[in-house]
Amino acid sequence: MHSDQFLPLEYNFELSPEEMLSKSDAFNNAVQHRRSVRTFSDKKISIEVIKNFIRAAGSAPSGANKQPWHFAVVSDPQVKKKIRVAAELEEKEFYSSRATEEWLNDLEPLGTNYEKPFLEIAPYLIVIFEKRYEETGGEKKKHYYTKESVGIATGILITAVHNAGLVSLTHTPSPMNFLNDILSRPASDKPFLILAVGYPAENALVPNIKRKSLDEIASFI
Ligand code: IYR
Repeated sequence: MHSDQFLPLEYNFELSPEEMLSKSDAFNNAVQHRRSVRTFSDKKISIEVIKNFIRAAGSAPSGANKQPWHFAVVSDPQVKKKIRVAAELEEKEFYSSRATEEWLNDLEPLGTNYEKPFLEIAPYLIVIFEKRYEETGGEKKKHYYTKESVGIATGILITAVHNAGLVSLTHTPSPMNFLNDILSRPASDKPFLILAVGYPAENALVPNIKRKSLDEIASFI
């Protein structure tokens, strides 16, 4: 162990039990208002805000602290169009033949189809890549639990967007390798998902669906 291997924890955020209860309640209330939104406004957002979202996402815990993520922020209309065209090609295949009957039935309440105009209308697409390994000078360095790590970072990103009064949509056309070509990412970066970020369209509608209750999602042993 070397002398600077460990530092004292800066634990300056302890709350009283009362504050703890009220803050946890307020946070839950805030996140319960988050909805996946499929219709966006093209209203601009400062890139500084987006950078803060990504800094927050980058605070996620990760396997062996490898921080195995890359966030490609797309605002160029021509690149967004390329992504939409490539995604819709895959989605057409999905809706017309790849998806099972059961899957299509499960998607019915969401009212989705192959058309993805939000990929061009939302001011930003944040394309999240899972770095399964690091490749430097022909040498492959192992990463660990990359899916878990990137999933946690994406959760923080989505929550940060909501906290700033904006909306987002996770989008995962399959397969997504076209994103490596369009965004010039190395083969070691696996597209994880596209997060469309922006203001909702005026009079945006969302599906009439419900969240499971605490009893349905938790057990206390
Ligand atoms: N990728 C398709 C289908 C789709 C799949 C799931 I699972 C969803 O929760 C929503 C959509 C699409 O984006 O339409």
